[in-house]
Amino acid sequence: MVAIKRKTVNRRVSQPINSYLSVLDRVIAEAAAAEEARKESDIPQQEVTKNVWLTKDNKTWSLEDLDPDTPPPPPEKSHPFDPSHMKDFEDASLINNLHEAPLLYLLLRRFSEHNIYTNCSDVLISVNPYRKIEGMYTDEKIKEVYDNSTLEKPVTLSPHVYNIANNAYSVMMNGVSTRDSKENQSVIISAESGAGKTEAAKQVMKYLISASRLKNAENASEDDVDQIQASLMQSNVILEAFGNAKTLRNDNSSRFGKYIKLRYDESYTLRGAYTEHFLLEKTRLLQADKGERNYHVFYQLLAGLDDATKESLHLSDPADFSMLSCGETLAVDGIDDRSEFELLAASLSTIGFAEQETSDLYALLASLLHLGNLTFKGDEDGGRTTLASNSIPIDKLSSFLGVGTMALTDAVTVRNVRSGRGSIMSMNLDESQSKQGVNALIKHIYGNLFAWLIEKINVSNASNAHSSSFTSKAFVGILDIFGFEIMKYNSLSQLCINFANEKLQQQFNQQIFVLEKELYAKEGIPVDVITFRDNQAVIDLLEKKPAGIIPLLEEQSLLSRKPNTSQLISSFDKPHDGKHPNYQKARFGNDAFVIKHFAGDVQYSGDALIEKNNDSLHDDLKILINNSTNDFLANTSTDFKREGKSGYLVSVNDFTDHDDEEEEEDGANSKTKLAASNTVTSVFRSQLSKLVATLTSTEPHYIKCIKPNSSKSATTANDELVLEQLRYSGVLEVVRIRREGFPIRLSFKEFHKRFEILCFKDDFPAFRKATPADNEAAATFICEKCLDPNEFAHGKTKIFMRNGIQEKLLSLVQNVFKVMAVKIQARLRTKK
Ligand code: AD9
Ligand code: MG
Repeated sequence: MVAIKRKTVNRRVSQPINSYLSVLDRVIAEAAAAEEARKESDIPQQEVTKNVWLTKDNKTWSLEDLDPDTPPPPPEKSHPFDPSHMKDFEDASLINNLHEAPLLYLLLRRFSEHNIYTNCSDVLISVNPYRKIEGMYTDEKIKEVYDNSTLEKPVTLSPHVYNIANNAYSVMMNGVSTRDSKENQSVIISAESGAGKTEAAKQVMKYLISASRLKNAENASEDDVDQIQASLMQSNVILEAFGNAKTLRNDNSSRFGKYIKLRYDESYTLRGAYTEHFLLEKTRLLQADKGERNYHVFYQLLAGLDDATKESLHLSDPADFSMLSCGETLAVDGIDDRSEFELLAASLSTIGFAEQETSDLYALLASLLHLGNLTFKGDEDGGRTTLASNSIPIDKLSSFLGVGTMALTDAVTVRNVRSGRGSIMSMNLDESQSKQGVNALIKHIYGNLFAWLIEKINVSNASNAHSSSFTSKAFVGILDIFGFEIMKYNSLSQLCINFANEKLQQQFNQQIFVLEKELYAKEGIPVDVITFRDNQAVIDLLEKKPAGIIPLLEEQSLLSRKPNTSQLISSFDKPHDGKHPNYQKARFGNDAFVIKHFAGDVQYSGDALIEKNNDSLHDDLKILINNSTNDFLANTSTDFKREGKSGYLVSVNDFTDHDDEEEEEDGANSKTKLAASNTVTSVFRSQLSKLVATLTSTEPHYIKCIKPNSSKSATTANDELVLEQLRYSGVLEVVRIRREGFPIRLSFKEFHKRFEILCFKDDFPAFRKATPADNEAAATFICEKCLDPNEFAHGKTKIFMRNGIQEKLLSLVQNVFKVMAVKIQARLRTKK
């Protein structure tokens, strides 16, 4: 620190020196304050002396002392260290020379102090605390955030999920945004399983409901909002019962993606909600990994139904049903299935289920469990396969399903095949084909049931909105969707999930990039200064016809009567191996392939990919349920129409090419019969493009959740796991884009004020007297004098600087002052 005797100096020195000194005084005071702040912060002194971040074992970041005797680390393992890396920032993008090491260090340090939220520029990062944090989600906190937003000059609040929700609400109402804002908003929450997406979505919803109520309090009655709140909570209970399950990674894992639109009227009062859902995991119905369960609702049913009803439905313990016991986990610590059942029953009633409807629903769920217990015995001589075991008399099961006993047994053991000329032939199914048919039936009924329930909820949530007077003015959509997945075994689910994440990442890049681009355009800065890692190539590899992986899979799913994995994989290899940068042949075997995703390389197994993608029922089973007298079952099957003289039912999507005389005699003959829209991927693709279109039409607000460890612990953090998620989340991409661009922006006035000393000459009046034109001239002069042309950009109202450049200027300022101080002291000495 430069020591100066101020009083003596002020009296004796000439005018220019006085001016220097007043500036000097200010800088000295600022430096002293900064020093004070540094002392107060808990940065251990020895940490600051370390000058490099090292990677250990290629993955784990750690800060290590550099021993002067050891050779310096290889450049690829060392990363610039900056003392600011040790400070606690609420916005990580303010860290100098930000890269993944200090970001990781910051998040984990804050996590250990129960600060789970950190901003990273306009993205909120949330680290799952795995514990309730006192005072985190209170009504007071909501009010604080809401009240602050109504101030003329809101202050910057500490990062919180409510701030994000409030931004969405405020931008919707006021159109105040960083760019030309759209009225509809989206809060996009994505992360890996168990990271806290659904909890975050609930908090966003809670805030938005409360904000509407707080706003409403000034205007109208609160009844509507209260009603919607109750309805949303009840809907959530139903959605979680039917769509959530215990997995190894999360005891309450959502096995579907959802986008909930909260809809507002002209006065921005919440009036209704609409839920869209994606990719319910239907394979879980039939098979859960060890330690996992089927959907909660089945266990709730068995725990909560009274004995008489259970008896009438032939229900017993979960252990008696193969669908429930396959994961060898019947109960979950901390989940009380019986009380959850009571909540479910109450919610169904609130949503508008009549008593009979609820009983039918329970009977249908029971039927699925009984269907799951059916086993078959094939006939060695090629005769009819027969039932080997059942947990309910088959006539009883048929009556629950509203179908004839013969019709049911026929549909699962025989297949009627229509030839190209329209004649029908019967074909006996073998043991495994019969089981497959039943399994497909279970998945089909449950999938339709789930979709139907969501529609029912939507109707209920719309009618709560006093529909006669309500026109939806705008909405805030909340997207709670599965994050990128790399498992040991990756199959169709991972392919769909990772494809969705590529699309969302592209959307994210576009938004972040566009935001930057628009700001630069507004300031007249050439836009080619920023680039981003475009993932269009991998998206094309996955979806572009004709040679994209998904179109090829769909083609094979439709063509193959006998799916052949190696044929499928060679159809991928042929156009892409060695030709597409994002495709790679599997290192071993010919039943897998590797996609290089933005978040990492994933090896997908081709095994049963085609079967998994063929989600549709064969026609006999379709006809069976469409002829059901169980209204409930018939209502949940919507993809049929009656056709022709015979009244034969066909799928709306089916069509028969009668001109092709040579068609195989098989209902699935199927080069043309099954429409591509029946496959899992095709349905998902169309849902996804609809979602992306919706997201593009809205103003996005991002929440990236992070799972600190895999043991659901509130106190431990696994660096490697967190770092991996940071990479997948695209947060580092935001940082990189910000870094490649000009993240530090100072108005000409502010720039002049901060760096005045660097242009101290007669041409520029002192900052206090400067006009806007002087400020700009001074800023321009300083930049041109002190910086390389690629270190800054000159906008219309601001100077834009690259990361770390402000520090370069500050150190120049310090040097100037040091030199000046020495000169002044020397001059004073000579004058004495
Ligand atoms: V999955 O993809 O649906 O399997 P999510 O949705 O990301 O997953 P979820 O929100 O269900 O994870 O969170 C998992 C668990 O972490 C919750 O059941 C809570 O026990 C815990 N959690 C998550 N967020 C918070 C929080 N903000 N505060 C306290 C939390 N606990
Ligand atoms: Mg979830």
